[in-house]
Amino acid sequence: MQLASWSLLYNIIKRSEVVLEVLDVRDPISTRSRRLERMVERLGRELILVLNKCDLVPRHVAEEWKRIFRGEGYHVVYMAARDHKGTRVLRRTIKEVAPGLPTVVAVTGFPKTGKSTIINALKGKHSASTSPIPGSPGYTRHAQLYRIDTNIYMIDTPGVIPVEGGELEAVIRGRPPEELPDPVKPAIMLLEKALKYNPYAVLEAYGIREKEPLRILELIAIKRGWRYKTTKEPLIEEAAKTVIRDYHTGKLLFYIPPHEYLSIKRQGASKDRK
Ligand SMILES: Nc1nc2c(ncn2[C@@H]2O[C@H](COP(=O)(O)OP(=O)(O)OP(=O)(O)O)[C@@H](O)[C@H]2O)c(=O)[nH]1
Ligand SMILES: [Mg+2]
Repeated sequence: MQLASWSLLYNIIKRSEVVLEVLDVRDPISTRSRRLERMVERLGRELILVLNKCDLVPRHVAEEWKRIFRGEGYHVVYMAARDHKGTRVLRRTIKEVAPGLPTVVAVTGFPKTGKSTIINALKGKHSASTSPIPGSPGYTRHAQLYRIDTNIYMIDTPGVIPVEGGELEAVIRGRPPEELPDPVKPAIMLLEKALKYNPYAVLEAYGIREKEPLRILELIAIKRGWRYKTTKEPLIEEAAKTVIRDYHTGKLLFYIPPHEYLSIKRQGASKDRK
C-alpha cells in the first residue's frame, strides 16, 4: 500500500509546531529521512529525533546515538514505546521545545518505526491502532489527532514517508514482505547484514549454524516443512518473507554500532578537507 506522499506529509507538518521523527534505534541512519528533516526546517518547525525500540539494543548504544545526534545539533530522546519507557522524557522535551502551549505535534517516520505505539504509550490507554502483525501493510490509514495531555495534541501519521532506496533499505525502512516483488534478494542481503553485525543472529533466531544466506533460507523452509508441491524443493520465498518479518519484530536481532557511523563521518570530513 502506498499511502505515502510528500504533500500529505507537508500538510501535516504545516499544521504542527513540533515534529517527531521516529527512528529505529537498531539502524537510525537508514531509518532517517533527510528530506523530511529539510522540510521541517524550511517550514520553521521544531524537530525531535525519537530513537525507538531501545529494548532491542544495549543501553550504551542508545546513549551513544543520542550523544552523536545531539552533537549534530538535534533534540534527541530515546525510548522503548512498547514497554512504556521514556515517555516522561519525551513529554518533557516536547514542552521544552514547543514555542507555546497548547501545542500540536506531528509524529512522522518510516512505516513500522512505532509511531502509533508512542502515542498509545503517552496516552497510557490504547487508542491509536498499532499494526497487529508487524510487517503487515501500514495499519494507520489516515492522519489522526489525539490529545495526549492537557496541552499536547498529536497527529498520528501512517508511514507517510515514501519508502525509497534500494531493496535492502526498503526492508529496513519497514516495507512489508508482501509488497516486495521478490523477497529472496532483500532477505539474503538482510541475512548478510545480520551476520556481519551479530554472528549469532541466525543461530539465536532459528537454531541454524549455517553462514551462507541462500542455504539459511533453504534450511528455514525445510525446518518448517515449506516445499513446492510439484518439485518438493524448499520454498525459499516463504522463508525469505519470514526472515524479513522477523527483522521487523526483532526476532532476527542485530544493530548498527554507532562507532561505524562516526568513522564513516570522519573519513568523509577528511576527504572534504583534501
Ligand atoms: N521491540 C519493540 N517493538 C516496538 C516498539 N514500539 C513499537 N514496536 C512494534 O513495532 C511494530 C510497529 O508499531 P506501530 O506503532 O504500528 O508502528 P507505526 O510506525 O505506527 O506503523 P505504521 O502506522 O504502519 O506506519 C509493532 O509490532 C509494535 O509492537 C518498541 O519500543 N520496541
Ligand atoms: Mg501507525
